[in-house]
This record gives sequence, C-alpha cells and structure tokens, in this order.
Amino acid sequence: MYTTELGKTDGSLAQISQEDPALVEAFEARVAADEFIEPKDWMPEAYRRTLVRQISQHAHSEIVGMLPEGNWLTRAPSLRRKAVLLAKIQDEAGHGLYLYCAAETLGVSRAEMIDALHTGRAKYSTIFNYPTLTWADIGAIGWLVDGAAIMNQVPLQRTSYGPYARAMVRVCKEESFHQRQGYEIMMAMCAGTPDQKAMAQDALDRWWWPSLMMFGPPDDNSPNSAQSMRWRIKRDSNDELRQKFVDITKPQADHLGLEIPDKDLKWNEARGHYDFGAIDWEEFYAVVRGEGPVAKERMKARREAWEQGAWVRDAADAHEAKQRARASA
Ligand code: FAQ
Repeated sequence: MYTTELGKTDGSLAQISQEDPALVEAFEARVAADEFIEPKDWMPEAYRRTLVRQISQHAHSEIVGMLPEGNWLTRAPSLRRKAVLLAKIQDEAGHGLYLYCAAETLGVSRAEMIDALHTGRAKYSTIFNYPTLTWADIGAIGWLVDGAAIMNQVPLQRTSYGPYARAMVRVCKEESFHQRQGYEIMMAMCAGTPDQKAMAQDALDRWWWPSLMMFGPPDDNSPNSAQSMRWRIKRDSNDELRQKFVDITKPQADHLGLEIPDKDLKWNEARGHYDFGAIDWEEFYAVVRGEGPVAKERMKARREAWEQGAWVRDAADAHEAKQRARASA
C-alpha cells in the first residue's frame, strides 16, 4: 500500500531498528518539550513516513475536494455567489500546494505523490466521493465539510513538524472564511421559499453522516492514532474531534431551523456533550476502499487534468532550462 511503500528504499524495518538510541531519545525529548522538528533535523524513519502519509493524504484531499464544488461554478445562482465560490476553490488549490511543499521537505517528490494518488495507492478524504446534487450542497459543504476540516486542522497548527504546522496557520484562516460562506448560503436558503428550505434540509440529510466520518475511524479502531499522538503529530483523537464537531454544529442547525438526521442526537447533561447515533462504519470502509458513489469520476477527472496539463509542466521546465542556460552563459 502507498503509505508503507513511499520511502521504502530508505526506510526498511531493519533500518528503523538500527536507529541510534541516543538520537531517538533526543528526538523524543524535543517532541515532549513541544519543540518543532524541522526538515534538516534528525528524525526516526517511521516519523518521517507517518508525516509523508498524513500530509500527502491531506494535500490530495484538498485537490480532489475542488471537484464537487467546481461542479457548481457554472450554475451559481448569482455573480456574487460565483465569485465567492471561485475564490474558495482557488484557496483549496493553494492549500494543496502548501501541503505538497511541506511533504516535499521530507524527501518525497511531488511526482511520486501524484503518481500514488493516480494509481489508487494513496488515500484522500472519503467525503469527496459523494456527489453535489443541488446548490444547497455547496452551502452544506462549506458549513459541514469545511467546519469539520477546521475542527481537525486547528490542533494541527501545533503539530510537531514545523512546515506542516506553519502551513496549517494560513489554511485555518481560509477554512474559517469557507465555513462562514457555506453557513451564509444555508441561512439564505432557510430564509427563502419552502422549496429552498427543503433543499437545505435535504443537503444536511445527505452530508451529515459523511461529515462525521471525515474524522476517521473510532479511537479503538484507529491503528495510527497512538503513535501519532505520542509524536504529537495528532494533538486530539478522532473521537474527541468528532464530539467537538457535533457539539458545535447542533446549535447551528437549530439556528437554521433544520433537523440533524439522527434520532439519537440528544444533550447529555452528565457528560456535558451531545450523545449521537451509531455511524455506519461499513459505509466508511467501503468508501475508503474506493467504492464511494462518485469515486471513479473523481479519479478520472484528476488523471485527465494531469494529462491535459502536461504541456504547462513541459513549458515551465523549458522556461527554467532556458533561464539557467542564459544565467550560465
Ligand atoms: N478518508 O489510524 P487512522 C478538507 C484512513 S481536508 C479516507 O485514524 P490517521 C478541506 C487513514 O488514512 C480533509 N481515509 O489514521 C476541504 C488510515 O489509513 P492509512 C482531509 C481515512 O491518519 C474542504 C486508516 O483510515 N483532512 O476537507 C479517513 O491517524 C472542502 C486508519 O485511520 C486531513 O487529511 C477519511 N476520512 O487519522 C477541501 C487532515 N479517515 O493512511 C475542499 C489531516 C481515516 O494508514 C472542500 N489528517 N482514514 O492507510 C488527519 O488528521 C488524519 O490523517 C485523519 C486520520 C484524522 C484523517
């Protein structure tokens, strides 16, 4: 699999077990003291590989995540909505680029990462394998998907790897604007005609459960969590973040006059949190396996974009070669 294959040549298990215990100890102490680890610092091979896995998956998610919203650019209901949506989608491209750059500092090339995505060896967030059927879905994505992304990414501003943490600072500011633009679309639809409000409810019905799945499997079934939390790559567990998201989002749904599609969603006074119903983990794992409703279309669109963009990359390479030749002449 991608996550174990990237970096295999310099990261075999035999090599990892030969790492100098003094270096490992000094590294662990720096992480425990909340120091940032920087690209040229010594780091355990498994730490490097975990970061490449998570950061590249995150980058792919941002780029594939442009597709569901791009679907509505030509049909936005007004020029203002179109301009805002266009800006948001461009922000997502920027997030992908910061993240690919952060992963490159760990010694993996952009070409390797893109190849892993296009050959199905790399993961990207399950959420982007669901279709955007109506304009209300654009509101629901901003409100719920960007809302869930912020919940996950705010703690990543303090992740232990410096370039990833710094990328997250700007990403979070932009995601916060994205969340508001989505919520504002939902507010407009909920204050509109009964048909518009019904569209908003339908979008919430379809996006609610997939949004909860974005946080990943439950803590007792999350193979990477323990080590990633020890290395302070992850600062909060999947379930902790999911709970925070539910607690914040339920009152927002009430304000809109919409109903979250979960009959078990209830305030629990003793816990000080909302209880919520069981997530369909079978659906989650099926989507992770590439069986999501529009998974094939998403990958086809990405591969075609890459192939059709070959001339741009070739032109950039030729330009760079020309500049270099001129400089050395
Ligand atoms: N989808 O052991 P864990 C966005 C995989 S950005 C697919 O818990 P971990 C912005 C996981 O990779 C959204 N796969 O893993 C936007 C692992 O498999 P592996 C993306 C998932 O890494 C908005 C396996 O399951 N955000 O939305 C998912 O400790 C609107 C076991 O899981 C990030 O990537 C999933 N949902 O925790 C753009 C944030 N969940 O790799 C456009 C950074 C889990 O071992 C429009 N990432 N898996 O083969 C993270 O925080 C973590 O990687 C988690 C997963 C929390 C996603």
